Amino acid sequence: MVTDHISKAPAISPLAVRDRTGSVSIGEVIAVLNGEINGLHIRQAFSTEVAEEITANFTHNPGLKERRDGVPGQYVGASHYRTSAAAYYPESESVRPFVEALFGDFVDPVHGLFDALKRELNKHSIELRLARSARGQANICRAFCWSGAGSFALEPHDDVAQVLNAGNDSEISAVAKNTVVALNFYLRMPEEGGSLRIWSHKPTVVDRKSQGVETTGYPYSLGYLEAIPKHDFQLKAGDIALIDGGFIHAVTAQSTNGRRRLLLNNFLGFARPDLVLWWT
Ligand SMILES: O=C(O)CCC(=O)C(=O)O
Ligand SMILES: [Fe+2]
Repeated sequence: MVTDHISKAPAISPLAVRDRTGSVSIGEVIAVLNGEINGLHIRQAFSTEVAEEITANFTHNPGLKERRDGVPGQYVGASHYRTSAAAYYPESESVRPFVEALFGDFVDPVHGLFDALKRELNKHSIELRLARSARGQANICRAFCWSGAGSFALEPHDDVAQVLNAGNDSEISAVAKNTVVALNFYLRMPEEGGSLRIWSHKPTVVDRKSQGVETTGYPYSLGYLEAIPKHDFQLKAGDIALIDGGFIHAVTAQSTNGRRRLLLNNFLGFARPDLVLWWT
């Protein structure tokens, strides 16, 4: 039978990756915001002692919850994923004490990076702030422990679909036309696996429709990704990774005995040439 259905292979987008050891350079963070670097892995960017303290504060956190939105995992904090702005900001306000409890009273890398980036952008008359609405303000981060049990601990997805679908009343939707940066701080890593895998492909709205993930960007099938080159970031506790969340990415399967992978995560990006928003 002849069919007029043409399946197009996904377009390859070149992936500029940098991998090094040492402290965070704000110039490199800005290069990711500007789309000049698409994946940046900084090894030993913060101390494993701090990582252990935050991990203990996660484990004992009274705000620890199971995800109930189809993505397996535990978390502390609020997510705008599949949530309207009307619900996201009040939820962020109500869980803020639990996010603050992750840090106790010590100096942590998330506030450190936020403050350093804010100072640097200010020099160029660019404001950095948490996203907000009349109903509240985003939190500085959330904590995730993924528990997917198949080939991936977190299935292949992109982070832009959720921003495109954040709603007209959400100021973060303006970031979707620029780079949506995902910023990850790794607190604890399993014995094996749990790498951050990124594919050389930035899906368009048409690609998402063809995969049935138009509003969520989650999950893409392995068949769809088969022919696309990929890069694995092999992470350790104390590492930071920044990626352009428009590229499809996933977390590879992790060993299930022993330590469970834990990270702090947030998103940031230009909403206007003079405004960078930060949210979760
Ligand atoms: O756990 C990771 O390394 C990536 C997390 C992620 O992609 C997300 O939260 O959207
Ligand atoms: Fe993601």
